[in-house]
Amino acid sequence: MTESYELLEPEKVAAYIDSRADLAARVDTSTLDVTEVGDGNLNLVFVCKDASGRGLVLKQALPYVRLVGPSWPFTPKRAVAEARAYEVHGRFAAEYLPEFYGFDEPRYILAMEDLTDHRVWRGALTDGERHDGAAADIGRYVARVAFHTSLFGIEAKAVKELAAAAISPELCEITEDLVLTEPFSGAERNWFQDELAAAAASLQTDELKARAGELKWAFMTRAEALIHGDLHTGSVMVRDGSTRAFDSEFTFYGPVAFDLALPWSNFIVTLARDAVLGRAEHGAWVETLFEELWDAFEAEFRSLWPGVVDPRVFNELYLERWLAQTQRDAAAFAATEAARRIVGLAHVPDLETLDVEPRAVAGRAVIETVKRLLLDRPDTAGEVRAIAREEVARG
Ligand code: SR1
Ligand code: MG
Repeated sequence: MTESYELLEPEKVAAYIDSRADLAARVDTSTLDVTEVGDGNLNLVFVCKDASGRGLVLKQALPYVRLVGPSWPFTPKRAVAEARAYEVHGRFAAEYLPEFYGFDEPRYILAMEDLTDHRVWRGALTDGERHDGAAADIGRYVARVAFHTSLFGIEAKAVKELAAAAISPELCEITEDLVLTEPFSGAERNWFQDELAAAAASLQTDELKARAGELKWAFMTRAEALIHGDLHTGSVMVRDGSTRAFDSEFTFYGPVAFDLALPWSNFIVTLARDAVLGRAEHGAWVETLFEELWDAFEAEFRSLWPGVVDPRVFNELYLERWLAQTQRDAAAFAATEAARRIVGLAHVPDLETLDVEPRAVAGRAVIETVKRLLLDRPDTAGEVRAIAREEVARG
């Protein structure tokens, strides 16, 4: 049954802010300008700015999937999960998050810093912009989350308590279905360009299905850390010198590799877009992001390792093996995320805004990259980059 609570409307936002003691002093509501800017698949997002330029953002979870409409009811409790992620991640990675102002749980409304002086990273990459250092920032953010919410950084009982509180079956089911199953099994809600029918069908071999099965199993069983859970480039805001990860409603205790994989998958998509648009210089820069992200992750993680809580068995040898496995798994998860952006339910404007023919060329290049990432099992960020470059160059 769809849950019932009052949804915000732009004209009611000023009164709503006045009613919240934690928000009322942050903006002058008598001069408030409110715009609903939600462009994601799930929520309402209101940017609220007063005449002096002070602002804040309100995000309200709808009781259904916005992408599809009220015919797909969906738990608004994802806002509780997102509030928890900001709170926990904010303890050790605050510089990579929006400042979190508070949460109205009965109405599932999160209040946070206005980042309209930033851009959504996806849009910036799509437009061919460079934001140097953003990939490294995200690598460091993932490393801090990986260390400080896992058995490496906190005591075992605390991990279990956090993990139990973070169980999120409905949100995880979306990823399990849309990312880790349907691109490889086929599904009624899958869609793709007519020109890509053969490429889409080529994902449905027994071998690729089994690879998707391996990854789905890892996603559903490897409760390593309180990961962001949906860290694609639409969940990151960038400005020169500042990178913020938001929209962490898919957070749960899952594999760290998944958070590294989603930006990588978007780099693959951006490379394909750059190639068909002839943006060689931007593409050459995007290629560097695979290693930039991984190297920053690894360096940050290694810098935290001396603080490991249980060094009796989590020794240096174990660290090397964990890092190697995480890098390998990131490559494979990146493939599943890239596949779903071409043939699954939720596509991305990076490719959808291209004309028919270049869109088909780019889509085919992504699918070929996906297959090689899953079948060749690359070990490193450099190998992922090389495979993506080869497939995109093939056109
Ligand atoms: C039905 S929700 C589709 C996608 O939107 C979210 O942003 C997640 O990426 C999810 O997979
Ligand atoms: Mg989102």
